[in-house]
Amino acid sequence: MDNDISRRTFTQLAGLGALSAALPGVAGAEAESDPAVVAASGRTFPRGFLWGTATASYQVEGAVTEDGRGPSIWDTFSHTPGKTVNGATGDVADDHYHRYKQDVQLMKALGVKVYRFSIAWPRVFPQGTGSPNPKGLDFYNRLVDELLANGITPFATLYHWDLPQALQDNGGGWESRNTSEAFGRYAGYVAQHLSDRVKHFFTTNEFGAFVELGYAIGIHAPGLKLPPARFNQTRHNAVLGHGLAVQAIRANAKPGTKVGLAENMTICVPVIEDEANIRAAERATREMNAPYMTVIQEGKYTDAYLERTGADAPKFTAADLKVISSPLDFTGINIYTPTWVRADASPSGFTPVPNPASYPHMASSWLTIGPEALYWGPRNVAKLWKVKEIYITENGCSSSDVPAADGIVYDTDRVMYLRNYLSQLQRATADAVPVKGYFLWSLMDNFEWADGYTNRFGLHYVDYTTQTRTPKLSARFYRETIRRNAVA
Ligand code: GBH
Repeated sequence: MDNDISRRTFTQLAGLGALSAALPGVAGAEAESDPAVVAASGRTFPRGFLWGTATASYQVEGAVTEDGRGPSIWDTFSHTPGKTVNGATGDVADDHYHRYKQDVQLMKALGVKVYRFSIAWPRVFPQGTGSPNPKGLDFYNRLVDELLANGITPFATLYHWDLPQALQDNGGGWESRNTSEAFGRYAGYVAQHLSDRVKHFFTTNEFGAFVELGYAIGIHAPGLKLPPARFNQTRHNAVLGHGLAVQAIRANAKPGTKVGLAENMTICVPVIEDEANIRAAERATREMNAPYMTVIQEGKYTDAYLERTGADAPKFTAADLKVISSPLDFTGINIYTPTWVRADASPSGFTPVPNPASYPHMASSWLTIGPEALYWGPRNVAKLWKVKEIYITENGCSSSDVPAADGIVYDTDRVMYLRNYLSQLQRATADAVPVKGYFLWSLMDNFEWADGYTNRFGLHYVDYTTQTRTPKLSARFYRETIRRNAVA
């Protein structure tokens, strides 16, 4: 009845011709048998677009003392009272270390072509440096083999925040250049042993998170609040570590191995899409990412960054800058929220616009909604730095997921979020922005860092008492999107 009424209303509004053209696009079976219908929807992705999902070692693996793994700064931090919600730790997490075969089957059912996971440095080098632990690397050998046997291409991240505790204890972790150098050695070792099967490596995940939150704000491991000069040096050591890893991978990997990084840049979006604001957002992209992405892409710190930090600016050499800006094969961007930017008459030519109090967000209060971030993020990266290969290495959202009586989580808000963001990503590919793939965060609910297990980001609901994984409505949405290669 309700449907009849709304159909009738729609007919009146749109005219009968529009209605009959629109209806087949809604019916999955007909869309499948008639490619013209999907094309007519205007939301198709380029042929061969790489659909994927992502996770990270400490957030899913558990098994923190198994097979010779050394402690990481996140073990220490999460076991320190008061640091995570409800004292949550990654001791068990999703028990992925033991259940990875089952988890690969979840990916297969989604139809993903690629999977982004991270390697736990303290499994491979329990002390961060020195002797490797072959049993630790073996887990990733098994995982990679299982993925390939199921037709899924592995993309490996070398550092998603689980720094070996020994490196923190000796020299202060990323505060020391020794850590940058140890990271290079670890990256070279992994590349040497996995690059016969893993052809894509990301060095680090999100300087903008682990350096800022870990060493300045103190809400992530190792929980420090360094004064500005030491903190800016830590930023520098982190990007230097990235560059050393790029070089070590090139030196040790099989031919054809590609290297990039996954960075949660500040995504500057013009408040209005006119010439002046679009230029302002481009300028803002360079300046607001000066300590990380900009120095990596350009091989220099911007003048404004050096002026802003003044006497607290990092100490560096020209040789450092050369290492930091070692050429990359691709750039990965993690995109969740926009930073709205407008043009102004200041020397910088831009001003970030704070969100009004009423601004909508997902379950995590920081996760403000702005689908256009998935258009302007990659577009500005391609334009500013002539990047030819871009991946969206993370995008997704938290929702206050509660299973319904039938056991399914009907996460309509996550579906809404994804549909809107993916529509903007499709717009980017239609405008020839070279985005080659998309990794949805996350395959399943997992340890959300300081938020513990309270904020769920998964396509699969995890019951942490039984470790049961159940696909949410959003998993069905994503499977359908992948099947059509178009926004479903
Ligand atoms: C990514 O970070 C991470 O790569 C991933 O591990 C994580 O699970 C996922 O996103 C979802 O969060 O506590 O208010 O100060 C995204 C960037 C940086 C967003 C830290 C949350 C903390 C905000 N994150 N930030 S707050």
